[in-house]
Amino acid sequence: MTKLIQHYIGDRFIQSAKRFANINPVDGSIIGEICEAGTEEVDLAVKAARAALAGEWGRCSVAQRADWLQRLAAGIEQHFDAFVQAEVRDTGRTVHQARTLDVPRAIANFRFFADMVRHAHTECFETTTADGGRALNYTVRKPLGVVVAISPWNLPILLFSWKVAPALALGNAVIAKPSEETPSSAFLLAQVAHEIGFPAGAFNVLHGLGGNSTGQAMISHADIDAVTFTGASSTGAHIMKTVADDVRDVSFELGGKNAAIIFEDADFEAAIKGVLASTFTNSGQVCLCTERVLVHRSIFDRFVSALKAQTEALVLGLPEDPATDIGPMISQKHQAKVLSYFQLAREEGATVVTGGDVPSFGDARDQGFWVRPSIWTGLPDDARCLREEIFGPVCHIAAFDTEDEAIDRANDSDYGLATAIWTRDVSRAHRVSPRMRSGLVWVNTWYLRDLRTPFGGVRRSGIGREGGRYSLDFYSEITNICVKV
Ligand code: NAD
Ligand code: 6OD
Repeated sequence: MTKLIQHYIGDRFIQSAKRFANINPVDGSIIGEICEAGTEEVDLAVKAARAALAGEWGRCSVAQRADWLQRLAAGIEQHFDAFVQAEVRDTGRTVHQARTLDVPRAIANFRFFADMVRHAHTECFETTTADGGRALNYTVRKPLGVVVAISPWNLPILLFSWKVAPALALGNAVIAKPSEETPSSAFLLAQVAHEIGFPAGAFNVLHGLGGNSTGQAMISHADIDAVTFTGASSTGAHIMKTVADDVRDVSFELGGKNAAIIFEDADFEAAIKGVLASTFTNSGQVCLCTERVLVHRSIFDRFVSALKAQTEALVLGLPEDPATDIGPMISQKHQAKVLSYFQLAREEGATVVTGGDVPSFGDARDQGFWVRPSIWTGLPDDARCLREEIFGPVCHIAAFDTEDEAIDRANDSDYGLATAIWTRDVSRAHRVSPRMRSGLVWVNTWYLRDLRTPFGGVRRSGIGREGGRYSLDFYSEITNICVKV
């Protein structure tokens, strides 16, 4: 029997008559059925969230909210293997990645924001009044209210909890929707919330599609207070237009077309290893992944052949096999999109250094959504393949001559999420990093996270920052109180 992914509204699991299939991308098999929420379920969730704010959840102290987050974290820990399995079956990622990155980060997200909110402080000023007396000006942090959190499929529970944890920590009531491609870990989190008796209506999970469906109904509801969204830039633009009339607050973590710059003085082996990881982690389906590699001309040929060799050694395999490096694309639709760029790259004049096709396995994987890790050279900077986000296992490598040229070409993008710089020259690292037009710069590393730091992008890569105090700021409303004493 296949599992049925249901909504969690108030403190109850609710089914919808409308459903669609949950598909395992490794072999295209159907692994479950997903309920699709419509306006009725969205309205129920908003009412449950309002009731929570007016009830038990709204009366919780900061310390009590922090305790609830710790209990959610403990619940994930207790069901660690089930969360790993859920992530692996929905995405085809390796068990190793789910065990070492996705599920531990979900736990860390809840623990981090529980601690953060306990230690958060606000300002207080003494103001002199006209009659020579004084007033105290101080600020209080209050929840925004009902927060809609919408997340994508690429790092399902990591990104879902990255929004839900701070929103709850600040006392909001949350209505969250995971991607239609990857509902299972969010469904499990709802089961954990139910199991520990999380205050009813504070945390609601709806399942369903995005446009013309659940997501659209969520962002269009008149009684929500803010939308926090991670996903495609085009979806972000659409959400912004939708909530504009009601002037709702938004936080957007969107797409990327990230560059890596390899200077001639870089630790060569470290740079190869770093670019291999930044291009192919999660089969290139991470918003921070490198798609444009700029290498100093003096080491260009050596770099291309070393990266080619390491790319060809990557093992595309079953998630449970410890030898597997990477898995499939998330869906047939996404596989088709990535392959359309492979075709376009050829039309735009690329030299295919390696890959560029679909691997053949001779087993059930041939019904899955696989793409071979690929490298191109020879494209002009204005090629569509170098300007549009592909979100697959592919990078283009180009040569540069001067530092200024590398910076200008890396910055020549509509996106601005993450740049990776590889150099042994400390002065250069500090000189180049602030000139990058991106929200994040990693030097001699990639995707090294510290949850206290601001995370986000510029231009088509997003609006606002989350992480640390930036999340406190987004997920709360501040009132200034002036008391004449
Ligand atoms: P997507 O925008 O298609 O979908 C993301 C979520 O939005 C899903 O839950 C979907 O159902 C929902 N959605 C879609 N249309 C909607 C609408 N009209 N109204 C409300 N909700 C709607 O993105 P995706 O394909 O799931 O994810 C891949 C994209 O996400 C890539 O562009 C990637 O770069 C980006 N991303 C960015 C970050 C970041 O931190 N900057 C992180 C992960 C992924
Ligand atoms: O690590 C994070 O906090 C984060 N938001 C990662 C986003 C990855 C994009 O796919």
